[in-house]
Amino acid sequence: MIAFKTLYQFIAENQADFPYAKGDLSRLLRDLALAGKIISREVNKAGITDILGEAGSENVQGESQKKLDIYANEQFMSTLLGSGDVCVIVSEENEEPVFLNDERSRDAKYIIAMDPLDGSSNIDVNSAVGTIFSIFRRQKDDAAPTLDEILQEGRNQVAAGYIIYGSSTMLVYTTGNGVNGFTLDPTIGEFCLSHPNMKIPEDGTIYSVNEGNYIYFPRGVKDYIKYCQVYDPNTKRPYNSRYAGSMIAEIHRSMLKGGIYMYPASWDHKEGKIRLMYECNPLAFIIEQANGKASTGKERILDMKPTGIHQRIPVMIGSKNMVEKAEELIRLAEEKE
Ligand code: P6P
Repeated sequence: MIAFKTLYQFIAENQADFPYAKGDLSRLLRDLALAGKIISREVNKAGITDILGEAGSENVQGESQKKLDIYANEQFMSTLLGSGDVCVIVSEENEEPVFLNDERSRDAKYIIAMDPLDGSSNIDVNSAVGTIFSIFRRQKDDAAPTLDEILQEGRNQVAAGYIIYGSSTMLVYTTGNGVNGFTLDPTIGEFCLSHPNMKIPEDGTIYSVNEGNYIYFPRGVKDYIKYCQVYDPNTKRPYNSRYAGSMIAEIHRSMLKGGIYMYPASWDHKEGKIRLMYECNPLAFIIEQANGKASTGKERILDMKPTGIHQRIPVMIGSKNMVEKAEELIRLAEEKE
């Protein structure tokens, strides 16, 4: 039986996990959680309000924006602007970093990278979508933050999390001392501790990849997908294939049941599709803190120095033994080439 504890009570009891300054993380997570509650309300009634469907505009990636994409971005921007703790926001929905120059934010120490609403193409079909956020601390105390302070390696993150808007709304985060999950209780409007000390199973039997791109994948990735499909009762293969079209849904399922999510380079995404700063880095931080693994298939994601705020990379993330098997087959295939 898990003792009743709200997100704020949990943070207050674990302030030592976040030594930068008492209260900073509480305020930041409170603001992110508040925006998450507001978005949860809209996502759960998207079918009955005018917020459903296409916004008729495109984001920096050239992808059509759903009204909820824009709404979610605006919610996070406004709550974080008001916090006074954030100096820069990088968002999937904004081409350039947003520098918060108002009086309250001028001496702020934190840089946030976020995907306000990942998997938004699922909104109209009532499937899970999510918010992903990554928190860095400024490395200098002088004037305005520089691009180099923004493009930090993922291993420098001081906190990261996701909010999944599914059959329930959950907030899952880490500050580098394990991973904890909180479920929104709408009757009291609070995120309550429901999944303490989350650990991803070292092995899994679910692989998640868009197999429509199979013929374009590198040889080693094809070899791993075939490995997943071969009959071998000793390793519980063939595995099950699951693909929701929403990375957050795949990652959250893997956290609870084990599994691997892959988005390799393919025909229309030569560098991969998933963004390093506000999708791969925060989820890699969480997965590694839960004893999982996150790589491009060749290198550890958290060691990568971003070349740009919207950089895309190939990603393999999930149960440690599954990712390591995929990396092994990719290595063997390259040695043969
Ligand atoms: P595809 C959503 O747009 C996303 O970034 C991930 O959440 C998801 O796993 C992937 O793209 C889906 O992409 O090309 O398979 O439709």
